[in-house]
Amino acid sequence: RTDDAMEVECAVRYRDGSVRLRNPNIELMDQDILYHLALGSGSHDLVEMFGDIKFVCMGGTPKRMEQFANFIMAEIGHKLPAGTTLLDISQYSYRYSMYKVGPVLCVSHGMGIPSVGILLHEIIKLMYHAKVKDPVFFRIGTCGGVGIEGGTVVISEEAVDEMLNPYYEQHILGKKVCRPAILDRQVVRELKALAHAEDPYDTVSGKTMCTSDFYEGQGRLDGAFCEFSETEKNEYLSKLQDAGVVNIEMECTAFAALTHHAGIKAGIVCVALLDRFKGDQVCAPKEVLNEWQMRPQQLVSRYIKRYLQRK
Ligand code: R2B
Ligand code: URA
Repeated sequence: RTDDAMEVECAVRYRDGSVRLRNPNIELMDQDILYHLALGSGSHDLVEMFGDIKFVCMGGTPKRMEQFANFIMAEIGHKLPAGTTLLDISQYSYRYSMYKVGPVLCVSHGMGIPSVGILLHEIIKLMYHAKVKDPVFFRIGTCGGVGIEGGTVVISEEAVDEMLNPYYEQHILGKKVCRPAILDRQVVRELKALAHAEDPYDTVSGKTMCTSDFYEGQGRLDGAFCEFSETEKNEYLSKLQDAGVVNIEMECTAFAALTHHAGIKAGIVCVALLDRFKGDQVCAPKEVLNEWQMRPQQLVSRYIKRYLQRK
């Protein structure tokens, strides 16, 4: 596994660590329009705008990523030029939002694999056009817990699909293509080491299951449709738990597989909004949810600060 991963990494990255695309077509194009980001290699100086990026942090909602941008700005002591405020760089895409705070790019990815997949194509191309070296990608998200309390932070060790396979299956030209959903072992190790014993909540790690639906696809009893019993739901969750699954969300396999395919190191940190053995509805009050959503941000911030201090 490790040798495989190394080999893939060497094949997809240039010697200096910059991101190489596994697509010969791009360099032959006059310009590359990153449509869903409202950016382009012809219309923007992408090296000037993004060349110093070291971390790309993604999360579901535009508001959370704006809030993360403000948080990380204070954490790393980054100052904006006098008289300016944070700007949503992708504002006019009306799809994703993107904020840049020094070496940290904060982007929203929407919900589910198709949304995060489109974004990853364009962000990976952005890294290539901007000649970014050795970026690390993080997903900072929310999830359902499998036998863990709401508020628990989960570091994903592995990403598996709904059939518990550790890959991301795509359909390309009418054929099934399976790409291994691999997260960087070292990033996982470092994230685990950054969880403090004095944090007033638990941080755990394990497998994360990715689904293409929030309701029936996650065994919920409270969707518009439900054709299984509560007993069947609990049996299913127990089966997941026996397989080492600690949480369920909707992006991890695509996120792990596409970053790995591009030779980019990646990690996923989510906070559980509830224990799915105890319910299906997200009932925690807004203020509690807001506080919980800060927790993955704090862990990723510790990682970023450690890296910047080491430099
Ligand atoms: C977690 O939360 C969202 C669904 O509510 C989805 O994007 C995910 O992975
Ligand atoms: N996100 C999910 O995908 N599932 C949950 O249960 C909570 C958040």
